[in-house]
Amino acid sequence: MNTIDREIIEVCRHFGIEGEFHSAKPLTDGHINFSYLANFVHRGRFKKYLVQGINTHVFKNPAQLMNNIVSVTDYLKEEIVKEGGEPKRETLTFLKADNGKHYLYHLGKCWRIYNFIDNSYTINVIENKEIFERAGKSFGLFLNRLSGYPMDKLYEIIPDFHNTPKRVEALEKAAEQDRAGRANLVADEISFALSRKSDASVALSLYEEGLIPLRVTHNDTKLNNILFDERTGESICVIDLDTIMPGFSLYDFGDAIRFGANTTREDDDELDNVKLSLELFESYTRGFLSACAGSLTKAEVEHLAFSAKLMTYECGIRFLTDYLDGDVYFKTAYHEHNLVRARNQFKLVSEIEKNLDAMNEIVARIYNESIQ
Ligand code: GN1
Ligand code: MG
Repeated sequence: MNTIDREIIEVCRHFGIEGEFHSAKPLTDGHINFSYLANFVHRGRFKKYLVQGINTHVFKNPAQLMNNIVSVTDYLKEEIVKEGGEPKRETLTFLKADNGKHYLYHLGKCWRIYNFIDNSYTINVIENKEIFERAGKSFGLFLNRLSGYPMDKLYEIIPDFHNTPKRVEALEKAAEQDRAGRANLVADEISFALSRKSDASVALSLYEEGLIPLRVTHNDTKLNNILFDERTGESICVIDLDTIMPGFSLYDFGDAIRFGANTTREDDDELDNVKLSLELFESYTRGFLSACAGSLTKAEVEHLAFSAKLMTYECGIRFLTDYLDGDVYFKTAYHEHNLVRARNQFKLVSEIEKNLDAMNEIVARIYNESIQ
């Protein structure tokens, strides 16, 4: 048994988990928190739990974070019950620790645990377009289910998280400060980002003009933040709820396209592989609009295609800023990882620009079909 196993067992006991420890496996999808799948045997049956070390550098106030998450998942459970669904399978259930809270500071870290949803898996690169349509439906449904949630109950966990103009400012500052001595290596990437500065404020301007509303949004709608059912292939549950905050539907739509309609991983360094799949874009749009077309404003619908560009641009800027800062935010596996990610995202921005007219036509067609 290694140190991590021992740590996990101790933490699990504080969350009231019974049975004999069997194994713990690190999960490597996320760039922020540390996650382990812990397996226990209780009364002859395997019980799986997701044990997470919260990154308190990024999530500075775990009390507010868990408050948001527990309150939203409780609300979702009620909605799912009303729809006749399975609340313990269609949303996450967080355990309480022996301190009475849904998080625990122990062994120098901040921990939380939730039930693993049995017979489920995550996907990083799409194998067939039906999968992406299901993902779109799940995130559309998430938006819809939370449309009556009292937004003022939510803490803004990371202020200005998707405030793209502020992300541009942060890039400019990072380039100026040049903490890691890397600015001269990325002059082309910096000028790519700054040449598109006027795009950064589009969503906020629409909001200020009263054309798009604030909604309860997920804000991290990567395909790997959905669980799929091993038996049926259906999407079951939206996970990674850390960044649920008031936001725009455009954030959730655009970020999902950024990740899922890229024809390769977000850190592929072979830029020729980076393309925008119109086929996948269409599938996601169909799924998303099937779940929430009726509640979107005209301006939201008209900017869905653009939002893919906006969110890809923003994410590229965030990776580049972190590269300039010396890799202090995102987990990296090697020296140039953030730079590779930034280049990949900027290539995708260019690909989206080439396809924007076609993407707008797809949205208009599917929207018209779905409101009929
Ligand atoms: C992070 O935690 P994870 O890996 O799902 C990040 C997102 C980025 C994403 C890029 C809290 O998401 O905003 O879009 O990486 N989450 C946070 O892959 O910053
Ligand atoms: Mg995640």
